[in-house]
Amino acid sequence: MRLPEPYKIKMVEPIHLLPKEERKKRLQAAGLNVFALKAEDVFIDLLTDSGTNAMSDNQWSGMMIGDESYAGCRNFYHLQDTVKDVFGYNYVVPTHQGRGAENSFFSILIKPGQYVIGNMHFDTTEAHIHLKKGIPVNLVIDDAFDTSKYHPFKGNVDLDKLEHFIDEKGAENIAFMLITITCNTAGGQPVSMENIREVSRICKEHKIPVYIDAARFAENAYFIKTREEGYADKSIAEIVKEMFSYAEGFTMSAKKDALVNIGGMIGIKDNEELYNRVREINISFEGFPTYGGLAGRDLEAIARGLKEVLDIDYLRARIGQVEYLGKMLTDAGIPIQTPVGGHAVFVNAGKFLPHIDHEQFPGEALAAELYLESGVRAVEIGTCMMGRDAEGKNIIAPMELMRLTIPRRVYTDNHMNYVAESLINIYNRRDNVRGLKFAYEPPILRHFLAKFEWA
Ligand code: P71
Repeated sequence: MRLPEPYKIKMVEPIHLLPKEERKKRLQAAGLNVFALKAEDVFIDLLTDSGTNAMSDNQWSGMMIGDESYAGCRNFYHLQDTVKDVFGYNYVVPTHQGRGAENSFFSILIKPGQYVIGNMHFDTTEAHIHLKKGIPVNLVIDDAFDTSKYHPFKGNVDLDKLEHFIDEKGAENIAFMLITITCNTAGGQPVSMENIREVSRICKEHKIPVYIDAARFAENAYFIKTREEGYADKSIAEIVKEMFSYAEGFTMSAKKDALVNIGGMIGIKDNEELYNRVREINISFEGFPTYGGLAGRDLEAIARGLKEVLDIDYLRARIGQVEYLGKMLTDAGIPIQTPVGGHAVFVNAGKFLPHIDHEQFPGEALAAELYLESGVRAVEIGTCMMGRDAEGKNIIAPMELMRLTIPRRVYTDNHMNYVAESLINIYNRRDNVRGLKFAYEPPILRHFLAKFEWA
């Protein structure tokens, strides 16, 4: 039997479903791009799990003891102790969010022309690698791209690809390895402990430092506990410690598994010199190293969230809810990335709408249709998001996905039922869903500000 959530709700925020005619008007005004909708016009918002979490009473009460001193506030020291306790790392530098951590850390680590290898970098990560004149390289296993195939750890680094890449390019041309756990771009897919250990061993042989993009570290640990041999009897806390023991540091967007609405950090295991350089660079962009762009109260909420997220009952309910939504969709025959990831169900919009060409953006078309049908907001992860290559051609995404991203502790199973029913309704009349074309195409990061027309 599936156990219910290990919490009850004591504050609610009303949400409203606009009438269909009204939704049609608002979507038209938004240029058929759900990013341009007002949040108030959305009924159930599955755009992202980033910063959309509900905090606990414990975290809210922590906000009341925020120490807002410029330097050395007590909440920083609480965060430092927590990072030591949870990850086994000596040093932490707070940042305003994940990309702030990427900016500060990468500007120290990357020399122009160097490769930054990983399973699959997230888009802001890739952007910051480019900004430092580095070259991002994705070495995820090929199974990640076959949405219908079961693999327990689709976020794994392909070890053959890794060894070949190092041999071919030379270790001296590789700035570092970044393992993203869970791997968002592959569909919130986990990385196994064995894979982290092996990647670390190979990289160590070649003196390539290993870092972790830790945004969804606890969700990754849950998959290791439930899917990897030898970990069923280990606690999430033990698994997290072991995962991070194989790396030298991490960047983290705290807006995911720290269960808060804003924040990020850089963690460093024991390299004091590196820590000092990060502290120095961080001052120019993020702020003095004991606050890093955050209020003392935010640091306190993060410190408390990092502990709360290790609760196995919480993780079981959280990932159980994503699985629940995924199962309703697969039962109806809707193609999704299987198994479902930790934070989202990734619908294979390319297979859902086979009559719509890549260059008419099946993921965007399905997201627009879903809003019209139900007031639910999803997000495209596909060819529109990929942009154009140097010759101006659309970069065709390996998978045309539409992500239904589940905020933590925010929606109930009834919300999930409604989302599934709405998508199934569209599936039953999928032949008459139309593709999109640009009415306005921004030069970069076009998916955020693009305007479309029906093709
Ligand atoms: C997500 C996001 C947030 C987002 C970013 C860009 C467009 C739309 C939504 C952010 C991540 C992430 C990983 C693995 C670093 C960041 C950046 N994800 N690494 O999935 O998933 O963190 O947003 O705090 O700057 O919706 P940041």
